Amino acid sequence: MTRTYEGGFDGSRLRVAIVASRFNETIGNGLVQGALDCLGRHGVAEEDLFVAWVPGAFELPMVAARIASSGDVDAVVCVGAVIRGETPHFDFVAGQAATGIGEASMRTGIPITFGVLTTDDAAQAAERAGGKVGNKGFDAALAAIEMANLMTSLPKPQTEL
Ligand code: INI
Repeated sequence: MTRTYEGGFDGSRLRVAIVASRFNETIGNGLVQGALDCLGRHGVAEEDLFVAWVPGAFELPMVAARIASSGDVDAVVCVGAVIRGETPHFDFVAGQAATGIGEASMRTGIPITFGVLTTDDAAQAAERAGGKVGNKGFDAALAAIEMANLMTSLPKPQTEL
């Protein structure tokens, strides 16, 4: 018989942290609100929610890894906006955020989801932070709930990861 593993969307027994980049703060606030909205709607209790702010998206992985490794949370949601503008800085910051968040998740074994917008301009970011294209913070929080539940239902690792 085939075994299928899927994470459900009940957050009522989960402790979840949001790590948010203050750079492009208005966008960051929209993403945090979207994530909180999602977590609340799916049953995560207010006392099981944590929010930490970092200066920019480059710093998200370090703080996400610290919180994930604390044993205090079942999942971490990273949110922020990296806006291309005119500078090659974009590629370094966006690249470090994506790679670092992935590595932090693999290293800690705790789901850390990627709610970081990478857009050409501020208008595109605003559209994805509660505007007409939705809210990437909400989506990343939903993925965090699903992953946290999936990880508890999967077989336990027998070898070093
Ligand atoms: N940080 C962001 O979160 N978004 C950006 O668009 C951005 N740009 O374009 O520079 C940005 N830079 C700051 C960076 O994340 C670090 O905080 C900074 O370099 C200090 O380490």
